Amino acid sequence: MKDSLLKLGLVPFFTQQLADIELLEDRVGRVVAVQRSRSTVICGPGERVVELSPVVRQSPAIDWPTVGDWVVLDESLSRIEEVLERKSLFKRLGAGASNELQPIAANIDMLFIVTSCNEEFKESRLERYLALCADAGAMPVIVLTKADLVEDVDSYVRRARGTQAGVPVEAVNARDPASLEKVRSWIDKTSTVALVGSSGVGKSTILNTLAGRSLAATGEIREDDKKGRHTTTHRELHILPSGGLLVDVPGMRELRVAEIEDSIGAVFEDIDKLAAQCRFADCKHETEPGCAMLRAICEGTLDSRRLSSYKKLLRENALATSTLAEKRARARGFAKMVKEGKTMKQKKGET
Ligand SMILES: Nc1nc2c(ncn2[C@@H]2O[C@H](COP(=O)(O)OP(=O)(O)OP(=O)(O)O)[C@@H](O)[C@H]2O)c(=O)[nH]1
Ligand SMILES: [Mg+2]
Ligand SMILES: [Zn+2]
Repeated sequence: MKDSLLKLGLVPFFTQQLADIELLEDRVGRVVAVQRSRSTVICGPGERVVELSPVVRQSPAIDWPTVGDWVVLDESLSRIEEVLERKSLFKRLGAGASNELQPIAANIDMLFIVTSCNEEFKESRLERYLALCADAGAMPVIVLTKADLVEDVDSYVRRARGTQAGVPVEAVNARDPASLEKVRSWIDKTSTVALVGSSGVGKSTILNTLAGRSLAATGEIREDDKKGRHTTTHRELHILPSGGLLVDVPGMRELRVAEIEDSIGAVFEDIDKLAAQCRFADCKHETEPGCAMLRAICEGTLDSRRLSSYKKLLRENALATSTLAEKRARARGFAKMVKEGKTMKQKKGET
């Protein structure tokens, strides 16, 4: 087997899906970047920019190749013929009107959820990322950057730890290699880690410092509101010289959720447990007597901010999930109508 594929994180889960092991010689590769319908794939013979085969093009958006996917190319190594089954998938509901689930990064083992010790830090954003991470089937690590710029790093660490029981939190100066050693220790030689978080938090800086050279451009943030300028514009998978793979994901303006109710429950396990103690099974945790959550807030063991964040995510998820279900039902209805139309025409002898 090609050494280069092993460095890209090839594991039996993917080779077992191949019809013929010989395909590994040249036709199997990993998607390292995507530009619209074109993908950059690294396979045995090297790097190729390829198109999608008609079959792949006709599949739903969520099944289109994304960064991190393992794919099989056609004989001329110019098209993706098949996307291998994914081990994990970080996805979101598309921004704007598209209202479709979009794949962001596939086959990732871990998610570094990056946030910085300044105005950008928001527990509710972390909770949203954590729920999407649970849904992806990846292990989360919260990386708190710009720890070198503040006095009270501990308070940020404490707040970050409060977003999910047991979640690891590393406070770092992303520009300093020594400070990033604890982050590096999370990365196995064959594991794939996606860096996610708002623009300007230091995702590309982490990548460059871990790689020991400048693989991605970085950009200053705005001084007034500490927001980034969307320096990274496309997702890209990079191989670290010390082993392991990092996907640099541009800061996303919108991170909408759908169909992740269980994953929200996993992040807010503490709240789910409390809910079981409310007097009424259908308690909305607003004004009801015997509400265990309201009691916990009064006693100071539950933060009212966390309860609001939980309710907000659940509400948003429920709405988006039903919109998606309606859209799919309409699409199915339309497909059925087209099919019935065709059958009628065939019966009448038309084509
Ligand atoms: N002092 C300090 N500066 C940092 C740290 N991490 C990042 N920066 C700076 O923050 C700015 C933004 O960093 P980037 O790495 O470009 O941020 P990004 O998350 O990749 O942003 P997008 O590509 O826009 O999504 C740069 O000027 C970095 O040098 C840190 O830990 N400490
Ligand atoms: Mg960047
Ligand atoms: Zn209640």
